[in-house]
Amino acid sequence: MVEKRTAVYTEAMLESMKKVEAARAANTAFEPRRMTAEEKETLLATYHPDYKQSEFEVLKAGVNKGGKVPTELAALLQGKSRISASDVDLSKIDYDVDVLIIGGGGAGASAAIEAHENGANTMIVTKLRIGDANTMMAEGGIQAADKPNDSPAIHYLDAFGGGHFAAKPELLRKLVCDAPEAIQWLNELGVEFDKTPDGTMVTTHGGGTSRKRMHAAKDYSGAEIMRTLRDEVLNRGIPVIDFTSAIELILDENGKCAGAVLKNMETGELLVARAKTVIMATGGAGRLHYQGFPTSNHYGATADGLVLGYRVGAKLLYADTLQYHPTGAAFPEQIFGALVTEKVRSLGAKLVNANGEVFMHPLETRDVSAASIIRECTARGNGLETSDGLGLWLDTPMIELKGGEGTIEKRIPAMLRMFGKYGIDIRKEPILVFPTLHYQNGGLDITADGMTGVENLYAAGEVVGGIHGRNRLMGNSLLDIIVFGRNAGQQASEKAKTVTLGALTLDHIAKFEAELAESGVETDVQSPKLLPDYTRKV
Ligand code: MEZ
Repeated sequence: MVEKRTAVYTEAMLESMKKVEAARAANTAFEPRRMTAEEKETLLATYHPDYKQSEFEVLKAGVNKGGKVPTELAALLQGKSRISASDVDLSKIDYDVDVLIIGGGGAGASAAIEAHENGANTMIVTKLRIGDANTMMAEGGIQAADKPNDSPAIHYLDAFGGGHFAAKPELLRKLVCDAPEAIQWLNELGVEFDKTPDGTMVTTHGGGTSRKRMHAAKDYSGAEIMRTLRDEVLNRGIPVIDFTSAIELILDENGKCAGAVLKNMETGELLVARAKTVIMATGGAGRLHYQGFPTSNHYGATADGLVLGYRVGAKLLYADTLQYHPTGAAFPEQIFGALVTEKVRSLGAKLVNANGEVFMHPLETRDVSAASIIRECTARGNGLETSDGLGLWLDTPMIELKGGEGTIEKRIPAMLRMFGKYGIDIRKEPILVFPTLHYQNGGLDITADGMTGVENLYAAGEVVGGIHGRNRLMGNSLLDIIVFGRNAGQQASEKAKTVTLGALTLDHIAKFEAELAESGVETDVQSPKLLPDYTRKV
C-alpha cells in the first residue's frame, strides 16, 4: 500500500519533521484547550475567507438583488443564458415525466428512489454519469443520533451552534429527527457500515460534536453510500440520461416550473424535458475555486443549480458562505487540495506547526479550524512553504500511538493509499495540510417540503442553503442528501399527482436579460458554467 518514495521534501520540511517527531510523545498526551466564543469570533473575522470583503460582490439583478455573493458566483448568476428562447422548439417534447431530477449524486439518487417508490414516472438527467458527484468524494461519515447517550435534540444543538445559530430551524429539525431512520434505510439498502462483531454501528466524534455519532464505512463512506444508491436506481430501472446537462429551466404560462432544456454534452443537441415537478440536485461549487483555493470537489461542481434556479426567480440563502475544509492535502502537488478526512483528527491526529507545537484543539468546528490554520501559516509564520503555497502538519502517527497498531489501515485505508502512492507512510510520518474549498453552505432557499420559491421546483443536497446555517459540521452533508433527497422525492412525486401543466415558455430568459441591462450589468459570461476550464491562458 506504500510505494517507493516519489514525493521530494524540501530541507525545511525535513528539518521541521524532525521537530514534530521529537515532540510527538508529549503531543499525544497533551489535550489542547478549546477556544472561547470571543476568540473564535475574532479569529473568523480576521482569517476566514468568508470575511474577506474584497472577494465578494453585491448582486445588481435578480431576487437577491442587494445581497452579497462571491465574485466568481456573481458573474455566473448575472451571466447570459446559453440559449435564447428561439433556439428551442417547446412543442417538440423529447422527455415527458412526472418528476425530473437534475443531478446524479446522492441527493438526486435518493429523490429518484422515493419518487419511483411513490409511483411517479421519474427521470434523472446528469451532465456526467450517475455517481460523479461530491457524495462519492465524501470520506469520514454520516451523523445520526441513534445511540442511547444521544438524541436528535443534542444533535440539533451541536449543529445549530456550529452553524452560528443561522440554520432554518424547521430544516435542521427535520435533518436531525429523520437521521436515525436515514441510517436504517441505507443499512437496509446494503451500505456496509463499520460495525462491531455484535452488529453495533461504530461511531466517532467529528469537529463540534458532543457525542460520537459519526457512522462510517472506513473512509470511503460517500463512495459506499453512492454505490448503494446507484445500484438501487439502476435496479429499479429508473432512466438516467447521462452526459446531458440542464442549461435552462422551463416554466409554464403560470410561472410554475415545468421542465428543463437539456444539452447533450457530446453532440450539443438541445432536448426538451417536460415535467410536472423538477428537483434540483446539482450539488456544489468547489470547481469555481473561490479566492483561488484548491478544492476537494468533483469535476462537475460548478454551481449550475444556483444559476438555473436564480434565473427563474428562486431565492438564495447564505450564498456568501463557503466551507473550507481545514485539512486539504498541501503536499505532494499531485494531490494538492484533495480531502484529508476529518476522521484522521477524530482518531487522534493533532495539528502541529512547523516548530512541532500543537497550536489548537483538533476538533474545533471547520470554519474555526480552517481560520486557525490560515493564521498559523500566515500571520504567525509557523507554516512551511510547499510548491503550491503553505502547509502545516497533521501528525498521523499519533493515531496508532493512541489507538494501537493497525488502526490506520483498518479505519482510514483511503488515506493510507492516497499518500502511500507517493511513498509517504502516514503510519510513520506526518502529512502537510492546508484548507481546501469543500462545501457550499448556502444555496437555494427551501421550505420543509423541499420546494424553492418557484412553484414545483424542489431542491435537495448541497444546492440547498439554510439547513446548516453559516457553517456545517462533518457528516451532516451525507445526512442531508439522504434526508432531503428522500423528502424531495416524496413531496415532488405527490405534488405531481395534482399538477396540470400550462403552455411551456422560456420567456424568463429575455426578462432576466432585460433586468441585467436595466441594472447596468454588462457581461459576456455564459452560464451555467457546466465544466471548469483548466486550459492554460497564454
Ligand atoms: O461531511 C463532510 O464533509 C465529511 C464527512 C468530510 C470528511 O472530512 O471526511
